[in-house]
Amino acid sequence: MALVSSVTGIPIVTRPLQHPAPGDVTPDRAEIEAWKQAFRKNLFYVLGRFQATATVNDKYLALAYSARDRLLDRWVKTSETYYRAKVRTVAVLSAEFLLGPHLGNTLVNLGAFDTARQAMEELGLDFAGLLDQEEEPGLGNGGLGRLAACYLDSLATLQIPSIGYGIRYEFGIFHQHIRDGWQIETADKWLRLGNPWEITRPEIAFDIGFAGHTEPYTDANGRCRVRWIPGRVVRSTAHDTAIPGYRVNTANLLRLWSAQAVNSFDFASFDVGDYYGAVEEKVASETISKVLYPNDSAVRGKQLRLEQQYFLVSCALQDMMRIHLQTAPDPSRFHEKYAVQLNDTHPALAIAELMRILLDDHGMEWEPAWAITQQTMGYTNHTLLPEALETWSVGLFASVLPRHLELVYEINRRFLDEVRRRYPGDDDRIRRMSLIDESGHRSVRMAHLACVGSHAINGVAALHSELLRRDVLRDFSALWPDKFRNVTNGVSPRRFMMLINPALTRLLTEAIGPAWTRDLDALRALELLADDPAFRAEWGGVKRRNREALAAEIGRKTSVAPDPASLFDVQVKRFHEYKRQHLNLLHVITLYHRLKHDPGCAAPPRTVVFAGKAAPGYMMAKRIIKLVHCVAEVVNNDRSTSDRLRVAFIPDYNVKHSERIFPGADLSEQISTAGKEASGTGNMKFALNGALTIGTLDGANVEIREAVGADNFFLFGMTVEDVRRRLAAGYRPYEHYRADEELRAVIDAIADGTFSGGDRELFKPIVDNLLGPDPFMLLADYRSYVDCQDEVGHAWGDRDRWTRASILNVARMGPFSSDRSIREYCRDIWHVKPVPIGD
Ligand code: F58
Repeated sequence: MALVSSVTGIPIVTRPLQHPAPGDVTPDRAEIEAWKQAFRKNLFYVLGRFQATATVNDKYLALAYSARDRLLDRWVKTSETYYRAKVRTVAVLSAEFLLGPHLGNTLVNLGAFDTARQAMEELGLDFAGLLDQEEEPGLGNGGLGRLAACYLDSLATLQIPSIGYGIRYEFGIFHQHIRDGWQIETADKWLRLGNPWEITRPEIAFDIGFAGHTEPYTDANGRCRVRWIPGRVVRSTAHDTAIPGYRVNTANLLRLWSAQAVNSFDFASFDVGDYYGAVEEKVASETISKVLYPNDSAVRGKQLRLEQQYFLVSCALQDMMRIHLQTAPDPSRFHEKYAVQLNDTHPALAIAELMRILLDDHGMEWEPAWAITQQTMGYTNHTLLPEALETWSVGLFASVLPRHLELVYEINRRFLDEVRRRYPGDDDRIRRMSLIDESGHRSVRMAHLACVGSHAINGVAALHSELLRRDVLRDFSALWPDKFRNVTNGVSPRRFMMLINPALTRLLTEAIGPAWTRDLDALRALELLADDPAFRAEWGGVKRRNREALAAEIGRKTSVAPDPASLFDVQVKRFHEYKRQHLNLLHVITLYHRLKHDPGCAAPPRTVVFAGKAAPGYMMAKRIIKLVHCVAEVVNNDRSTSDRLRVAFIPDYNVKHSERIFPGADLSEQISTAGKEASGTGNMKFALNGALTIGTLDGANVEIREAVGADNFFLFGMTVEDVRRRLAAGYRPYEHYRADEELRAVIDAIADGTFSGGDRELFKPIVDNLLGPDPFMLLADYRSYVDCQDEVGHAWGDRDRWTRASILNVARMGPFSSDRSIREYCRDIWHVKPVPIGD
C-alpha cells in the first residue's frame, strides 16, 4: 500500500527496510522480551548482580553487553566473509578516533533503539539515564578525530571491508572544568568503570623497536642488506571494537593498540633489591599509550609523540602483513590487499615503516618495495596552518628511529633526483621540496614524506584543496598534478540526526518516508513542503521543543536560565584564535551596548551559547574562555538587558554534550578568518539539524552555502582573496578601531575593566593583540559581521521566512553525509567495492 504524507497528501515512495527505524514501527513483542531476557542474563552472569542492588553503571553495562551480543553475530560473520573472499580492505590509520558514546549509536544502527527502550521501560528502568551513564572514549581532540569516527560508520554502512587502526589511550582528551571563569583540566579516566565494547586480544601482539643502531650485512644471496638492532622493545596488544553499519549485517573492526613492557620485571634488578628499577621498563613502555596529546594545532618536537606515532604505524602494518600472509603468502601483493589512508601526517611514518618491512623483513629490492608503498598509501591533509605542519628534528628522529631516518634519506635522495631531472638547476625548488628542512635546525618534513610516499593527496573541502594546491603544497602539485584531489568532509546522519534528534527524525520520516535514512539526498523531497504552512508549523514546534531541551540542559550545566523562546545563537568547537570566538564576543558586547543605550532597538531576545576546550598550553585561547565568562557575568546580571540577551558557556564540550546542543540551535556560528578552517564539520551538523549558518567563505561553508542557497545562509566577511590583498597592502587594525565608533566602544569596554571588575590588565593581552597585529583580522571583519547579525535578527522576526530557510537547509544537506565522502574515497582513491554480508 502506498504511503501518503500526512502533511501534504503527496504519495511517498519508500524502499523496503530490513529493520524498523527509530520511531517507525511498533517494536516486536518477542524482540522486546528477548532484550529483557538478555539484560537480566547479562546483569546476572556477566556482572554478578541482581536488579535491586545493581548500580546505574551495572545496568548500563548489562544493556551494553546485550547490544554487543547482538553485534557479535554480525562481526564474526563479517570477518569470516572477508577472510574467505580475500577482500581488498581499506585501512584507516589515525592517531585519533573520537567515537562518542557507543550504546545509542549501536542501537540505532541495529534498528533496535525503540525495542531496547521499551524493554528497559518495562523493566522499570530509565532508558535515557542508562544511555547517559556511558563515558565516551575521548580518543581525539576535535574535528579530525571525529571525522575518522564518522568515516568508520559510513564504511560499515556502505559495506566496505575496512579496519580502523589507532591507539587505545588510557587517558583521552582532558575534562574541562571552569573555576572562576578559567579552564582547569583533569585527567579523563574513561576506562575506570570498564569498557564493555572492546575485546582484548592478548594473542595479537607485536614487538615494536625503538632506538639502537643499524648494521650492514650480506644475506644468503650475497646481497647487501641492513639490520636494525633496536635498543628498546615494547610489546603491543590489540583491543578490538565492532563498528556496525546502519541496518546492514556488516560490522567492521576498529583495532586500537596499547603498549606493555616485553618483561614486566627486570629480574636482574629485582634480585639485587632494586624494586623500582625492576618496574622502570614496564612503566616506561606503558607510557606510550598512556595519554592523548591535547593540542589541536601546533604539535612540536615531543619524543613521546614521535614514539606514539611509530608505535601506531608499526602495530598496524605488522598486523596488516600478518593478515595478508594468512591468505596470500606474497608480500609483493600487499597493495592489492590494502588501501591505506593516512589521516593527516601523524601516521606518515607508515611510509618508512612499510619500506622497512618490505626491505628488511621480506628481503625485497628498493624499486618494487617503493612501488608497493606508493600504491598503498593515500594522504589526507587537514590543515593550512603552518604551525600545524609536523616536523621532527633530525637528531630526535635519529635517536628514536635510526633505521627509518636512513630510509627517509634514501627516499629523499631518489625523490630529489627526480625533481632535478624535471627542473634542472632549480636549487631553490630542491630546497623547498626536500624531505629535510635545512633552513635552521635540520628537521624531517612529514607532509613532504606523506606527499612523496602516496599515490593520492587530498584536502577536506573544495576551497581547502584548492589552497593546498596553490600554496602549501604548490611545488608538489606542479610536479604531480594528477595526485591531487578533493574529498569534502561529511558527517554521519545516523549519529548526528537519527540518534540525537528523534523529533525531527520522526517528522521527516512521516513527511517524506524513510528513504533519507539510507540516502541523505532523499531529503530533497522536503523542498516541496517548505511552503506548506501546516508542515512549517510542525517544524517550528519540533525546533521549539528542541530549544526547550537545550535550555534545560544549559540550566543544569550552568547558572544561566535561558529563555527558550529566544534565538539560540551557538558556537561550539575548540577555542582557537583563528576560529574567532572573540569576534562573536565583540558582537555580544555590541548588542549589550545597544540594548543599554537604546532599549527600543529592534534586536530580538538571544541566547548566545559557547562551548569548547582550549589546548592546555594555549594561553590566549584560555583567556578568551575567561572573557566569555566575564562578559556573561555582566550581561546576565544586568536587569536592564537580561531578558533580551544571555550568554552561556557549557563546560567540557565533547561528543556526548555536542549531541544535546545541535538539535536546539537556531544559528550556527562558523566565523573563522577566510583561508584558515580546512573544512569544519560542526557547520554540517548544525545545518542538518535545521540551524541557519552565519559564516565566512571558509572551508566547507562555501559548499554549504552553494547547496542551501545564498538566501538561506548569512554570509559576511572577507574572502581569501580579500585577506591576501589586505595583508599585501599592509593591514592596520587600529584604523578600524578609530573609524568605527561602535567597535571602539566595545574594545574600550574590554580594556577599561567593564567586564573584569575594573581590572585593566586581565584582558590587555587580547586588546593589545587586536589593536596591534590582529593576526586573524577580527577588526577588518567586525562591521560586516555585526551588520550580518542585524540581518539575522531581522530574519528571526519573520518566523515563516526563518522556518522556510531552516527546512531548505535540511532538505539540501544530502551532499554532507559522510556516506557521500566515503563513496568518493572508494571510487577515486581506494578502488574498493562493497562486500555485502549475508544473513
Ligand atoms: C580539523 N583538524 C580541521 N586537527 O581544523 C577542520 O577544519 C576539519 O574539518 C577537520 O580537521 C576534519 O577534516 C583537526 O581537528 C587536529 O585536531 C589535530 C590533532 C593532532 C595535532 C594537530 C591537529
